[in-house]
Amino acid sequence: MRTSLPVQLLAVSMIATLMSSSASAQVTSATPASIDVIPLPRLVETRTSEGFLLGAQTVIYFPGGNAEAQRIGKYLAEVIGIVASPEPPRLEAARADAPAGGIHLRLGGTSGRPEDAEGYELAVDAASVTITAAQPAGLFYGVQTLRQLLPAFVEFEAARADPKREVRATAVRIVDHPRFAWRGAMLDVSRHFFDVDDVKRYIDLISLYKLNRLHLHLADDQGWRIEIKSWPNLTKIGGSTEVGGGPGGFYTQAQYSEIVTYARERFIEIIPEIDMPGHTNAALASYAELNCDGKARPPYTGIEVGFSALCVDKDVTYRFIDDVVREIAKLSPSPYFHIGGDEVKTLTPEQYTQFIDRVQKIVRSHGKQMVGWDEIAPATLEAGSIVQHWRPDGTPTAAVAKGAKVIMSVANRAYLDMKYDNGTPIGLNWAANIEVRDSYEWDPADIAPGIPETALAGVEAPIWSETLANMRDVEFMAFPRLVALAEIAWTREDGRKWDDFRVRLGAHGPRFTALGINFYRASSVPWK
Ligand code: NGO
Repeated sequence: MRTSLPVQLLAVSMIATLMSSSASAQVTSATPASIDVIPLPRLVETRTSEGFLLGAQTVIYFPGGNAEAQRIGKYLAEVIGIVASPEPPRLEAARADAPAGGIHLRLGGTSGRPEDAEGYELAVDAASVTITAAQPAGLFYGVQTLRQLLPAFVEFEAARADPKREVRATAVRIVDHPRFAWRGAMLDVSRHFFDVDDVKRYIDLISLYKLNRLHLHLADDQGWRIEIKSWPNLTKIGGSTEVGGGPGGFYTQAQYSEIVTYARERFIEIIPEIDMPGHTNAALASYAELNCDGKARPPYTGIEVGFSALCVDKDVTYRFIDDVVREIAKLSPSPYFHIGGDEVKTLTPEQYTQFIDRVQKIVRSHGKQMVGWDEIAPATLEAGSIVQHWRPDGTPTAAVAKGAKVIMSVANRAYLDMKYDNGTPIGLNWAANIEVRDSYEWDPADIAPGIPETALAGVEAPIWSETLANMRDVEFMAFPRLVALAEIAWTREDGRKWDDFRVRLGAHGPRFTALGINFYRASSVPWK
């Protein structure tokens, strides 16, 4: 049996110190060909060593008494435990007399620097692996980086059957932290419904690339997808179909909580969105009184937008919103509640802004900060409200002037439902065809006039599901562009080069395959 502690320690020599080794220094990063980590870390030093050999006896040490760090250790054991041996690596609390070697998760350094929130340092040599972070989130991201230093087959369960395969982590030292705090993906579960297992799969896939927000678009014309106990028809009627007339579906409150917990264990915050006052046909079909004429609308299974609106002049509308926000806010640890606000074509501008102002108060009364699509910019935004910029021809400078922060999701770069090219069999193209290079070669701080870096909360990649009926479709549109967006959200612009990214991305091809991802093999990427 192999041992994880080679008797002879190989001399570890650093061949490429790219800049200062201090975590706090301004370092530029570059990536030696052998390191294919995405998102590109801040600082990478390669080492001339054969790297760390994992085996059945490898022990993962976590800081004793820290339940979160222990959970991350277990997560790592599960990720790497599927290889080399049927027996996963052992997990133990760190102790002074522990033998040398193994994988060490360490918490330390709490200077309060911004990079401490999610940063980490990872050192791999022949003798040991050490991940050090100020916070558990950093340990988790260090684990994701370590995972990418292992051969792609670790992601493939059938590899468990082959104990002869060698699992070696590349010798390296990495010092890393993200550029943006908001690194998001959005999944539209309304136009087509995606069940709890689908959402968990998406969470797993985005966590590999260090995203930390999953925005769920829970209600639109075609479907209401979350149980609201005080308004049961929303799911009974509003949740009963989807685009094309399929059976739709919804999450019970217990299932929603299950998603929230699953995401939180992967350092991902679920942001709930209930789109209003437009995009509300599913609610208008469920309750006649939400319509100005008092008549319930028929369910809608097409893909037009802009035709529906709640009756903004009726009190019942605001009682309805209050109940919905209250019930979801209780289930949702996120400080944010997304109210949509996009594409309302049937109200006057005054009716619209008054509505948003009133809803903002409701959201606040349930302890949440409002997020909305960029149409909400003219409303009286409170400090802490966030605007999600999506329309390529506009810019929400009015919101920035009021102190709101911006999530950059501009449709001709960040929308994952846009086709790659004219031959893409699914997807839309109203904003653009977006090839992988287009999704990578832009910067959130200079894509929209009047929105500098200081106004940005971060970046989010939405995927709308009008034409995406199942996870195969979602994965085909998201991969690999989601990975490009994840690097934009994490890595500083001066560290990013398409020619370097495409090579690293190509090296992730076998990893995508091992994970069973149905990805688009863009011809611009040298897939391995
Ligand atoms: C728009 C529209 C959505 C569509 C999407 C399709 C926003 C914010 N509203 O984005 O309803 O699904 O385009 O790309």
